[in-house]
Amino acid sequence: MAWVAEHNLAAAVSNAGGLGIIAAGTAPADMVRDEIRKAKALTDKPFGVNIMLLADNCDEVAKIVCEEGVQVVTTGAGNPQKYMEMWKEHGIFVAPVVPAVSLAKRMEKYGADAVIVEGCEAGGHIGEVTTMALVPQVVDAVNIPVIAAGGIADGRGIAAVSMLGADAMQVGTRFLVAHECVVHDDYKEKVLKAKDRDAVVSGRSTGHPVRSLKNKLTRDFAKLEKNGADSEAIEKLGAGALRLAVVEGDVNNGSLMAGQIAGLVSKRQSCEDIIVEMFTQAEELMK
Ligand code: TUI
Repeated sequence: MAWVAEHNLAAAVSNAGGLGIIAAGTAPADMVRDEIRKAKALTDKPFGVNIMLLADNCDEVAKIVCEEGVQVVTTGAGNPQKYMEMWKEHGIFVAPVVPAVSLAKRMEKYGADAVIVEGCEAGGHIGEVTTMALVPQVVDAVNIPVIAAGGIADGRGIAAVSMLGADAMQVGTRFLVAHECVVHDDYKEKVLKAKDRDAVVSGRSTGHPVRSLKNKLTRDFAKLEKNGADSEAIEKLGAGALRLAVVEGDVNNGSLMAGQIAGLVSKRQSCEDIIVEMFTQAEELMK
């Protein structure tokens, strides 16, 4: 959740009993360091940093998390194998996002402490398999803890992935509308109004599919892809689009990344209320 998951949201989630994550995204390395320090000032609880492996500067960010004493690292959009040894030497808990069983097994072999199994219901950059199908297959394939992600926004989701064998869960979309989340208000309104089929996938032809709420940008993507535009033209359209939505509130040309579960997200709450409500409901269901 680049731009979205900055120090305020991460610290609020950690203070509320979750494990908040700062998403480094494509931010300059100095900014990531600054975000880590600002989160430390807001919470004495552990929090993590997500490293987006398509970013040009991820070698630098991979070192910064070691220097800053970050306790947990998650990764997305690639294979973090080359950093694993360094992170383990620094005592970091490493949990890569994996969209497939094969990568989950490889990550276990290279020393991952857990894997985040993300189904294609999720928002942002996604794989091809659903949470429902992928989680039990990874649970059977590895011996490290499995964290389920994609399509989880209430206690029923927590209970469901628990039944599939997950040990923990990652939640993104519901926190987009949290009071502590800095996302522009117009983006939040789009999430609150979204219905079941509004979170669509763009960019399949580039090999980097991204799920976001339908708008002018997703229609422009669809036109380019239908006309067989090359990957460069498609990726150019996407460049900077997330920042445009999150910071400027441009809900037409910006990328409103959100998961399919946006249709279930209907109220603004504090991070604490979100976490308490989700787990109270899950505990009731799992009695
Ligand atoms: O990374 C994410 N979500 C993201 S990253 C992002 S920035 C971006 N923008 C445009 C195009 C591409 C990225 C926006 N949202 N979630 C975790 C995630 N990781 N989902 C899927 C994966 C993944 C995909 C392939 C992880 C590993 C992987 O491995 C391929 C390989 O090298 O084996």
